[in-house]
Amino acid sequence: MDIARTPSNPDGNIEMADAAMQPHDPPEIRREDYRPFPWLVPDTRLDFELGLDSTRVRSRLTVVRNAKADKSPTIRLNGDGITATRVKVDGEPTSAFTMDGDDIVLTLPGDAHEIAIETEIDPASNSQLMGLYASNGMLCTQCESEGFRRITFFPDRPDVLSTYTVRMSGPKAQFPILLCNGNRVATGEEGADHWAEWHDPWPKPSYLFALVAGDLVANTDSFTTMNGRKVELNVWVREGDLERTQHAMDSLKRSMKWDEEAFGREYDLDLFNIVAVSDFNMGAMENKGLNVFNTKYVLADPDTATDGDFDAVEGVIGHEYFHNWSGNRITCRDWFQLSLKEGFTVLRDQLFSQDMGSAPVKRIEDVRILRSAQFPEDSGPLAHPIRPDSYREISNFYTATVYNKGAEVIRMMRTMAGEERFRQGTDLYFDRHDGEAATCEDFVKSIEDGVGLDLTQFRLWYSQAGTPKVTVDLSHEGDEAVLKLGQTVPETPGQPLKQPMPIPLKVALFDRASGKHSGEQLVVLDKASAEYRFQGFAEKPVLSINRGFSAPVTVERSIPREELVFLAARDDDPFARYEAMQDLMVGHLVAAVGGTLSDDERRGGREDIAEAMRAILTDAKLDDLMRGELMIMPSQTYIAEQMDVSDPGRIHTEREALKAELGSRLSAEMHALYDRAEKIPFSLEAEAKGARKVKTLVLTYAAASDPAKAAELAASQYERADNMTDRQGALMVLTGLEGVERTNKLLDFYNRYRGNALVVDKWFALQASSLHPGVVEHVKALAEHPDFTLRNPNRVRSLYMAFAANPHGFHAPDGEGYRMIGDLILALDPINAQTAARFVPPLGRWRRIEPGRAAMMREQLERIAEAPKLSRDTFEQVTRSLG
Ligand code: 0A1
Ligand code: ZN
Repeated sequence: MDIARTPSNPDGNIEMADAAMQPHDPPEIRREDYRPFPWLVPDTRLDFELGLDSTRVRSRLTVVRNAKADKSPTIRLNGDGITATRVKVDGEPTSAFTMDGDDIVLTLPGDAHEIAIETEIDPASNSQLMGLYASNGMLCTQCESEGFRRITFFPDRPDVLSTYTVRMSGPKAQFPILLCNGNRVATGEEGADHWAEWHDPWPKPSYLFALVAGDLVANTDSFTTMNGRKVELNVWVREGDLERTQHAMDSLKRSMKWDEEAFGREYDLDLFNIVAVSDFNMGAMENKGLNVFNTKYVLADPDTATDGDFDAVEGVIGHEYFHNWSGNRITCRDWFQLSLKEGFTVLRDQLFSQDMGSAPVKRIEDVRILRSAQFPEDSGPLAHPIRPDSYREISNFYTATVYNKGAEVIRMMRTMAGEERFRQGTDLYFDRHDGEAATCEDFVKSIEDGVGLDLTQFRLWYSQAGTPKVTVDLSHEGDEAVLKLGQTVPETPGQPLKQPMPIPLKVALFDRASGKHSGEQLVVLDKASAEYRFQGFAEKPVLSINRGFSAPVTVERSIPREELVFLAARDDDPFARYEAMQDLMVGHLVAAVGGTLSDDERRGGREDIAEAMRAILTDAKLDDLMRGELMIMPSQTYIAEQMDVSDPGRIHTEREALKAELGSRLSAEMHALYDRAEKIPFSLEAEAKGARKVKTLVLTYAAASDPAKAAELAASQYERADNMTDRQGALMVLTGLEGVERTNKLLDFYNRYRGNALVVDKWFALQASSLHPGVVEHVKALAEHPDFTLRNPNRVRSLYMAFAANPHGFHAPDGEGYRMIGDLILALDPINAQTAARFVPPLGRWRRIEPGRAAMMREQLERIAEAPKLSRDTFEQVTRSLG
């Protein structure tokens, strides 16, 4: 499909489309303006008469004045694109209300009332996938952050907690399964219709409401909690998908057990349902007792899912489950506090995954995600603190900063407290705030009180944006090593001046002769600069710093190359070893791109990297999962991040040249590794996963150094593959090469898996992220493929997000990549504003790109900004990006 020619309102539904559109310059909402809601809503009753294109919703809200808030004669019930067909107060029709935009403002004379409202909605035409929508013949909801107001009028804010009783009815043949939050308390039939009544005993904000109706089947199991309560567990999917649900179910049971052991948290309902839907804006949603998941994070079997997919399913299942305490039992007071639930829950899911698999490898992966997604955010026009001060559209703040940096900030508290004392802090937090809508400040205070730690200055991590830069200088005097550290927090939009923050850095000093250190120490740098002295060093030691990535900072040090080689070969901290290898490559590539290397220096740099890599390839003590991490070259984005302004073309050329050189110099070692790994049969154990990982890495090096040999090996790996990891890895390499095997295997892959949406997504993504010179034309052609649609976010992301993240295509010198993303944003915005807005940040990086390309990126942003009827989501991102 030609997205440039997509009609701007393909639904032809003026009312819905207009409702989704926001006027230019939507208001700014500020954290400091928070006021408690003047009314409490202790009880909410909802009655849904379900139909795909017409659903009637009747609500009855009990409202009483909030003694802790200013008294108001009115109550504001938020709406978004809906109209009330009937409004009653205390059983009587009323006209004592006004409309303020989409909201109803009702005048209430007394202190307690019952409000009844009726609305009628059209789920089938809801392409925004917020509120109640249709997906593959089923109905489901997404209410976070402000989707509930697209279903019925309600104080749609997270600090209004209510107990929900929900009746749902509809045609039994169409919707045999009716699910909602909490427990099912009654069911019945009326002719061809049936109904179910659900009650959730736990007061919750409207964003945690969920409903699902459809033709679904379940993988059912149970879990007995630490206090002996039996909980029924279901993973609901469409019929043909049942055999791919076992890993999700196992992950759920592991999550439940782990949360009891690691955080003392027990599940609190008799039922826990997970539903997989194929049209979903995000990964998954933690609705109370009824998690709704993108199919991508539920369905997995070895034939269709890679090892990475298996890990992602486990991580996301854990994440949503852990929200039951960090998010649901204790929710957020307002959306500025989003990191309260998200940062903490990401940390919890990271620790869970660390415990389930290889902790060091998981840590390295998490740092890589932070550096590729969050560091660029923090150094660009969209930088914001983990607790933002203002927003126009909250959906734009579900960011790597709020989630991943938020997790790092809490991880630092844990590092400073120690694991055991940190647990005392979280126990206190859960005790103190259970049942409340809390703030980030409540969390920090609980940790402070529970641990006995002064976090006064540490709170700056919540309010200051930007990745701190730590400068390091190690000198040697007599028998002392002197470590001088400095910190600066860079200027970010709206925050010109910054204060020093406490930065916990784990350090170790290695004795050169023995290759050992005498213990790791934690130094907390809380000033602009400080000096630390370490006695007992006859000779200058080698410094290993920010071990385990103890702080989310960039470290700047002028360290001799031989010290990096030393650390890359023997640092006992796996992250620090990985970091030494990365620094070795980054240092070389930045200098090479900058054109400051003499021929000799270039040769010397490559030689050192090759020797360090050789040691890694042949180190018998390394497991292959970790070996694979050490073999991964720094990404193009990460290299670019080291420069104020970068030329993507030059980085690509230098990076590929280094890869080719390593591939040819180490060809013998790499092929020996491949041959060994190839003999390990398929299993989901670490050893076999590691073998698969190194095999494909070897192929990527071979592709750069000896493409013909790589194509032969990859084609053979593809043909012999008995699992998706090997097959996708081989196809990824072939997709970047010329030749007949590329065409054959791409065709084979499509034919083999056509009809399986998640695997067809991979087929799109592989081509969009390839290093092939024709990638731009390939993506254009794929947009016309009959399987491509703008209506499914997974499909859109598989083609265009993969492309936008592929510097080789996105930064094509003629600006065609930017134009394609500009076209996409304009075509997608009226259909799915939330997803469209997520494509703006790649264009927003223009200030950090060489002037020729920067002008073309900016041009696209200006073109988008001028479009009439832009959504609030896209409008906000584009204006901030133009700055
Ligand atoms: N709370 C969810 C993320 C989420 C946010 C918004 C959504 O709306 C489309 C969906 C999901 C989580 O952290 O998993
Ligand atoms: Zn979350």
